Amino acid sequence: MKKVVVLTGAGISAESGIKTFRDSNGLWEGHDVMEVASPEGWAKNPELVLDFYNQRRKNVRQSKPNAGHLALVDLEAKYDVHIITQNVDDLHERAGSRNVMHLHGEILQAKSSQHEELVYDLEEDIHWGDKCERGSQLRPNIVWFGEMVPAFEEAAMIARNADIFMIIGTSMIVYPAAGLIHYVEKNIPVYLVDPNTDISEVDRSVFHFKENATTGVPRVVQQLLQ
Ligand code: BV8
Repeated sequence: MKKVVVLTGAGISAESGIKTFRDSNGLWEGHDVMEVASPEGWAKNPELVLDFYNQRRKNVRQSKPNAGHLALVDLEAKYDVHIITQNVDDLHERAGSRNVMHLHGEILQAKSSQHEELVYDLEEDIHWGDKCERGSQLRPNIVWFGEMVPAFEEAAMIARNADIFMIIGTSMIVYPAAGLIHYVEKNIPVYLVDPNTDISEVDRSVFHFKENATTGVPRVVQQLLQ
């Protein structure tokens, strides 16, 4: 089976009611990124950070996968699909995708603030004073700005072996995630579904579907399944 590698960002979850980051009225409009999504912010005011993620977690739980997520599941009928997402929601999994890698963590999980290998699925919110089994404070299992992206090497290997590469709903601003496209062989077709982003500075031909995920992704999938 040919391997389709899909890099997704906040835009694929926008029509499920989950805010993006940098669109107008985006998440970062209400917050200073470094206050709520960085180790410095965590050190300065951990309860503000916990509340920021508790609010977003509620929103994720109330959201449902959309036609964009579901079309990627249809692709699995004919291709070996690998989803590399920058998103921290679980909409790809709930849509039925079986191969999902979260570069920036998962909002429905907590991890120990001192023993990063201790990760827990979350039923509730995280509050100050909630501890891991070794007595350290729990934090969201999220990669903050200025923190390493542990899965990146593996993601780059997957991108290098893509037969088809898709980019859906990302402003391609955040690194190293945005740099994944440079690991894709030059002769590999790239499909971009995003109403705004253009990656013209990347010197390769890209099939750009300048539209929302719920219409653009099914169109690309239909083409690939024909
Ligand atoms: C690292 C978790 C190094 C948080 C995220 C200065 C200071 C500190 C760091 C840096 C700096 N300058 C550069 C850096 C590096 C930094 C970075 O890239 N910053 C950017 C802002 C310049 N990167 C890092 O810090 C990374 N780590 O570099 O570590 C290191 C090395 C050695 C040792 C130690 C450290 C870590 C980056 C991870 C940060 N965490 N998320 C959280 O979620 O709360 S990143 C955050 O941005 C989200 O994960 C998000 O996914 C990601 C990218 O955003 P997008 O998904 O693209 O969303 P965005 O809103 O931007 O765009 C939405 C798109 O959707 C648009 O294109 C829009 O057109 C489209 N759209 C809208 N509606 C729709 C749609 N598309 C389709 N359909 C629709 N309906």
